[in-house]
Amino acid sequence: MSVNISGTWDMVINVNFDAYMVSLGIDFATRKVAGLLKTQKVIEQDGQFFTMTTVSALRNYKSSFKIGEEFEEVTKGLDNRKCQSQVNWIGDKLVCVQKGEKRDRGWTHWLEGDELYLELYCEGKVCKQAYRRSA
Ligand code: ECB
Repeated sequence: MSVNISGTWDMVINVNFDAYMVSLGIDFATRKVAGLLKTQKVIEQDGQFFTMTTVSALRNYKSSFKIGEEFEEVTKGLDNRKCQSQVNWIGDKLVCVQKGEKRDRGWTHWLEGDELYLELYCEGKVCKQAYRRSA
């Protein structure tokens, strides 16, 4: 049995996002603007199939995948790299590994109470985010 994280979620906490962006090689000016964004996650979950859209005033990023199936992810509009990505449930955590040019890259989503958590990691840097259901 897996958890249902579908819905529209508003960012309420965003810690260490700048360091995560540095590890991805994002330039200073872009980081300063991106660091001010309060993003929304729109998650569609249909059994093993997911679509996640990260929505912001600057740009949106969309990713679709099936649990356990490697897919080519192009982080278009972010750091614009190609990754071989795979997402799995590990217990109640949804864990994505993004293999590619950057080592130790991926993210983890999980629920805790009414909040959706996200850790984004790359080359030893970890950004921690929390989201609440959109009103
Ligand atoms: C799309 C919202 C952020 C837009 C920031 C714009 C420019 C900054 C450029 C690069 C920043 C590097 C990464 C952005 C960080 C977070 C976006 C989350 C992307 C992601 O992997 O979400 C996963 C997990 O929720 C689902 O795709």
